[in-house]
Amino acid sequence: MLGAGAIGCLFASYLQRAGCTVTLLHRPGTPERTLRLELADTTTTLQLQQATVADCAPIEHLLITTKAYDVREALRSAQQKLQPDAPVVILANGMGLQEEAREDFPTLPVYCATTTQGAHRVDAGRIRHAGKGATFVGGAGTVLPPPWFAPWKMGVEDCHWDADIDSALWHKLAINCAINPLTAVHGCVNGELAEQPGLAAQVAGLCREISQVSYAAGYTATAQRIAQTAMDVIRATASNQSSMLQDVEAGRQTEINYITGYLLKVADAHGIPAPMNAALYAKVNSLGN
Ligand code: KPL
Repeated sequence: MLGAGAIGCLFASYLQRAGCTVTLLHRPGTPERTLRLELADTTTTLQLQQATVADCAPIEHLLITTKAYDVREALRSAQQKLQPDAPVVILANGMGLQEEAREDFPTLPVYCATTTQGAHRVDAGRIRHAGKGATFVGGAGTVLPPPWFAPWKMGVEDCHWDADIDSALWHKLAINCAINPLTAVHGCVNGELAEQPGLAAQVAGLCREISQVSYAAGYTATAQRIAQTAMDVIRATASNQSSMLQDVEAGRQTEINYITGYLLKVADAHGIPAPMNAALYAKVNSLGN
């Protein structure tokens, strides 16, 4: 696997528990790490085998859990050891990643995953599982779960093969478009988007645009539900800092190009104006990350 963030480590532990041999691929010179994983009922020590791409065995299955903007480079970095038919699963925010991977590696079977599992890093060596959620995996035109999915099904709670993963990814993208950029620009926790009337009106405006783009792109279920779903997620995650706000506060690059940037590309392709989303896109980009 590539990407040792909180979600990546959580999935590494699930897959290891299901009997997979998981190796965390890291850059040369990175110190070996032992991670303490705080699950709801137990604290376990996650002993991950670690290696550089140069030192690792041939890669038969690659899980990428980096930030969206690092996925392309991560995949390229693994190229020398990647077996020609190795399934690659990208578990990252946003959309457009599968297309980029296909541009670089047209014959590689690339799949995507999306999850509502919550996990965060408490400190350098500790990861806390913050909330249970569902995970959907699919792609590469594969309708039925392929054999490599068996340990996912076994080890990851509430994990499903999704023959229409693009709809699931779009639905998550729509929610992220309605919440993340606004919280990043206003420096507020998710809940304030419901509590402050001015911000709630902006969420409603963004959702109207997102709904129109969703209809045009054929994502009807999202189009019909996004306004209600966005508010439900805002209330359910009221005390959370969105991942984009966390990125801004940590001085990291944001994933805006793969979230609102992707929505705007789809809007443009269908000739649908999305001025509120476009304005927020420009604002987040001007935050300097
Ligand atoms: O996915 C999220 C994120 O922060 O990226 C939400 C759902 C907005 C929760 O914070």
